[in-house]
Amino acid sequence: MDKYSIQQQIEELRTQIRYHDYQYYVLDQPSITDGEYDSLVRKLMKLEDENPEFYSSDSPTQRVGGRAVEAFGTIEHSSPMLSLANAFAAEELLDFDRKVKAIVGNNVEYVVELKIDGLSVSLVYENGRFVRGSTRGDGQVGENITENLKTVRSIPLVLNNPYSMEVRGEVYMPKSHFEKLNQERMLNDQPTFANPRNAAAGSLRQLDPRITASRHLDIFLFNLESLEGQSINDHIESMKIMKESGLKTNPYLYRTTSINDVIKECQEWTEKRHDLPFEIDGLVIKVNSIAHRQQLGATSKTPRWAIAYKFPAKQEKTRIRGIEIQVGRTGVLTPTAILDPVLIDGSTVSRASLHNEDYIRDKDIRIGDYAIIQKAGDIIPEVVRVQKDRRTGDEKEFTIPKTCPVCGAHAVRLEGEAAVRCTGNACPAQQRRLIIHFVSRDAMDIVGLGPALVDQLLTKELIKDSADLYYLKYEQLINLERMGDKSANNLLKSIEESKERDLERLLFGLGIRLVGVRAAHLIAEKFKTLDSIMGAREEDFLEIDEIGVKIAQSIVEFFKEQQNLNLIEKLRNAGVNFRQRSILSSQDMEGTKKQWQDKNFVLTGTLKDYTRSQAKALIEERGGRVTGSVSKNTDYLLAGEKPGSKLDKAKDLGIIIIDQEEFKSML
Ligand code: 3BD
Repeated sequence: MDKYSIQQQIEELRTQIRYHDYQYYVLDQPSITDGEYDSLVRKLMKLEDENPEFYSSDSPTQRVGGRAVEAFGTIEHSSPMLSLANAFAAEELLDFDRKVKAIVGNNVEYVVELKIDGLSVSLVYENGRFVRGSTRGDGQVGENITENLKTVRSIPLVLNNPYSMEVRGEVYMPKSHFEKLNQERMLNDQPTFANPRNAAAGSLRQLDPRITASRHLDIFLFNLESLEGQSINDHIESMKIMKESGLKTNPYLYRTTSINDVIKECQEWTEKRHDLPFEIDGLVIKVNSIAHRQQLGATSKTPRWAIAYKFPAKQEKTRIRGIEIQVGRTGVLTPTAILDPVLIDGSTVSRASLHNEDYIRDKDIRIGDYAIIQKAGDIIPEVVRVQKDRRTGDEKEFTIPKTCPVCGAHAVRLEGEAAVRCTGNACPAQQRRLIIHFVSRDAMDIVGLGPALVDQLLTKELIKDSADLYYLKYEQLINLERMGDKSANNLLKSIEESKERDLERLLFGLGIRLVGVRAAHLIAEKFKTLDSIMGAREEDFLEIDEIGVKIAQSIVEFFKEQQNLNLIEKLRNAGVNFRQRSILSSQDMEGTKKQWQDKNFVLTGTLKDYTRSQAKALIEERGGRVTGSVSKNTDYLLAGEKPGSKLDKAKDLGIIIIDQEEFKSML
């Protein structure tokens, strides 16, 4: 066979397969058997394999998922992907109708469509070919998920018309595939997805597109964002153009001029929604005419010409059997109701959040009560109210314990806060977070000790708290994964060096709630030693201008807890420095002391001759401050190599930018 006829044969097969893909995935009307389809695909794959010069990225064989990436790139949307204002009741729809009519007059046509519960994406076609696609992201910039979207069979790689256009739609996972996927995951001891939307989002945001390809995702397009060379009069027309191009559009469009009809639709779909093969969380009401849309315009976030009607949250009655306390990673004690299992909106609910102490008291929730439980979208089920008229008198009141159920440390509720927190620095529920904080750059700055290594040390039970780091031995480290002789020695060296850090770093590193870098600095400067901080009363802290009641209380509570005192003794015995020295060094440098009084610095990129902490120390010794992000209050941006986006921002704001050499000469 000559080259020409091979190429022709390949092209013909591609066209045939595209046509059948369209019949099957978009129209759901297959016109050949699976066997016939498979044989076409196999033929094409064989020809493409043997003739790689005819490779094409939009061949139907390219949908199985290409190579995995390490991270998604970003794509800036050509026009922002706006949000939708929400309506939960008929009254809010009437309100919407009044506002629309006040601007465009009484002659308005609405289109009602299903609000698919998935995640929005943007697709760009150039001359009829799919060139890129992205997630919504923050509405301005999304992630480049082109390769993953190519695996979604209902997204055509080639359109019926050579249009250049941008379209937006909702990617979702059909209910049937969601259930299959979860069953499979259960059998394989993998965590299941809470709902089809999470499953769709998790599947689409896979770095390996082959996983996405295995997940049976689907799409419904809901907006034609731009179309080169053609003007469109209304939404219905734009949906028609998309459909004719081979795109799968939102399956239900209802057109009316009456807001009462719109409301009726909303009520009807509230019941009918369960019969659909995919999940919807409401309806979207849009003004049909593009001219009207332009007249109405948008606020900074939402168009004034559209609104989402959200279905009411599902409620069921059940009984509260008990109340448990869960301790989160930040030490918050959250009360959770244990329920007689009840089916709500398709899933079994056996626990509901009670949020906090006040919530339980305000609603007078007691163990043994019958309660109304509510579930909305992916929100954790919650107790709406209890049925007091069903009480027998045997119900028990609940109070939040005074101690942490995980570690026994005392639990406190700071003034003005709803949450009760465990104060224990050795609490297993919190240890991971606390240790990672302790070693972090602004705290003890232990170089080479990141979260992954902390996890290893914890699982191997080599440490229980941050003080244990100072008792680690070479023999223990050398047995860890990815740990060689050199890295073990380096790690021990940086741990050893960290003993000499200033008190303010240690104080910050202890992870006392509300004590940030700035508060730690001020307190360390005033009290000079950890022991005098430990001996101070609330009012002593309040003498510092920037320290308020909450911070003062939090510190005092922290040092009341025996666990924390034990930790501090362990640190002391290891030889960790408990004194603040920066005050001495700045006295040593009388002349330069106030050089940068109250000047704000931001550091970006890497400096050749200084580490970040060294540069920071030099600035602070001279009265300056180092902050994390560039703002109009920034005085200097110290830019090293590979500076990143902070440099652009500083340029935009006209902030003085200095490099290492200028910094040195200023010193
Ligand atoms: C759907 C915006 C407009 C074109 C802006 C009117 C908010 C999610 O089926 N129409 C639909 C659906 C979503 C839509 C628009 N029509 N915007 C629409 C939508 N049929 N789900 N959305 N979105 C999509 C969002 N997503 C995440 C965070 C904030 N907003």
